[in-house]
Amino acid sequence: MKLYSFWRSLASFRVRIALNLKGVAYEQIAVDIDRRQHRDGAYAALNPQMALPSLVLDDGTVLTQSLAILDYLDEACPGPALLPEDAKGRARVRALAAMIACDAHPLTTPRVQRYLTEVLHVDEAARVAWLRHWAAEMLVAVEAQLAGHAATGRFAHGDAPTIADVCLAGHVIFARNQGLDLAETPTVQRVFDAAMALPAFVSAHPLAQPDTPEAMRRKPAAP
Ligand SMILES: N[C@@H](CCC(=O)N[C@@H](CS)C(=O)NCC(=O)O)C(=O)O
Repeated sequence: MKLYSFWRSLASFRVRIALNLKGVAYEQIAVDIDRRQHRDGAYAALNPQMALPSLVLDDGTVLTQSLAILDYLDEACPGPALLPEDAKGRARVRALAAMIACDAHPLTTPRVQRYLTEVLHVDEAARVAWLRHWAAEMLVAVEAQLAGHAATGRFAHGDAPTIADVCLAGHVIFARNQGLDLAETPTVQRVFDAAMALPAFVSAHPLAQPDTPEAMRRKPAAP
């Protein structure tokens, strides 16, 4: 499989984690969002949405949208399940994943930030306030879903990682990068720490990728 991804892309991070959890070997092909390579003709031909990631299967099938890719990997690949066995559990896990991947993340993508600054002429302080606002709001919303819920375990749902943890990990990294403190969301912090203790999450980390800029790179062992 070939994963078209960018080191800082949180949607790519999700897919890397899932591939690692499933033990699937993949080749990573870097598409530099900062240099707008995702808007080049070659990548647009692969994924007309011009968003990362895209996963190209060995038979040439192109999969896009991280949540759809996570579903595919869970259905098609052996290894630990990424969703609970029961329908209610699956609904809870999918809801947690959707909160982050469908509600919070789109507000912070480069295309949205570019529209804010280039079209609406939002200044730097307002751009940063925008990112922090949506990141913080989602931390609180996820905490409310996790804290005290009977199904919350070592991870977001039970004692094994699911797609909820896969999405949560990226959101926490993003929130911390915005300077947010997780003291007010201790369950999110605890679940994040449990996830980042797993090698599948550590080696998928944005700062441990082949295309991570050298100055930002860190040893994969340190979450
Ligand atoms: N909902 C999509 C999000 C895809 C997406 O927006 N990816 C970002 C990187 S995390 C991207 O490619 N952004 C390009 C842009 O905003 O121009 C998914 O989960 O795959």
